[in-house]
Amino acid sequence: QVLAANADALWIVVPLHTEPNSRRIERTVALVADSGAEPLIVLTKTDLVDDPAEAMAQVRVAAPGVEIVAVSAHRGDLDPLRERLTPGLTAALTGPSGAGKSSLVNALLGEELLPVGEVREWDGRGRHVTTTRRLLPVPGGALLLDTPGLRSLGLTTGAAPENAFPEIAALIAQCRWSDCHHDREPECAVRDALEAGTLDEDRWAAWGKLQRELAYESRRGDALAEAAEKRKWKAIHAAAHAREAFRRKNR
Ligand SMILES: Nc1nc2c(ncn2[C@@H]2O[C@H](COP(=O)(O)OP(=O)(O)OP(=O)(O)O)[C@@H](O)[C@H]2O)c(=O)[nH]1
Ligand SMILES: [Zn+2]
Repeated sequence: QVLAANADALWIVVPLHTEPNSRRIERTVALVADSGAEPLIVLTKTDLVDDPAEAMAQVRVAAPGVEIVAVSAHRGDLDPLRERLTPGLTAALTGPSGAGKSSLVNALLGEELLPVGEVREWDGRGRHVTTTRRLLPVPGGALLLDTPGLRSLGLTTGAAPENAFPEIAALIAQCRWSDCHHDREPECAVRDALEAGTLDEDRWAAWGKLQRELAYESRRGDALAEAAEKRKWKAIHAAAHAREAFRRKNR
């Protein structure tokens, strides 16, 4: 958790051996939006495509306002990342298994430190070889954090979907009713935009899914906190009863 508090950059690694997963990208951006770690989208394996521009355009829609760089670990095209590795900076890497995180870290370190997994050609899925997180010093004084998941980084505590979906947040602010369900209400800016085709249907669906997920997590978090509180008080009562019984016995 101490490490998480210190991660000031989050590199969202998006491999170009397959079409970028927009839903995964916007989800990641939403979950870390308020974490204090600055997101950066790292398109990697650019050596596998003729022109990363198309992928870049797609990713730009999924992550408005988030900076995007294109690199290749195999080619050693890593200047956009090296430039960002200023002394004292800690960058955490996230991305699906097989994305090429370990390869990026190894290339930046200049030595083979992390095991590099294989990606199966047919589906682009890799073996899961990153099991522990490592904090690695890179030349120049920055640190890289190779991590299996955002959750273990504690980066998901500040979910702010509105940062990842600014166009939707802006529309919602324009709805006639502040408690609009964007369903059948009159003067709903969201419905209007969907009908006019100015709001992407997939983005709207992804936003809804994320909202439901966060609501569930928060209810679950509340339930867990409540259960812990109950256990605590049960223990306090048990101790009080034991003390009382002890006193009575020794009266
Ligand atoms: N063509 C190409 N392949 C790459 C590049 N970077 C990584 N790969 C390959 O992609 C596969 C997965 O790379 P890893 O670095 O192990 O991926 P990872 O994200 O660390 O995977 P996990 O450890 O499972 O999370 C390996 O076969 C790498 O050789 C690249 O820049 N270009
Ligand atoms: Zn509405």
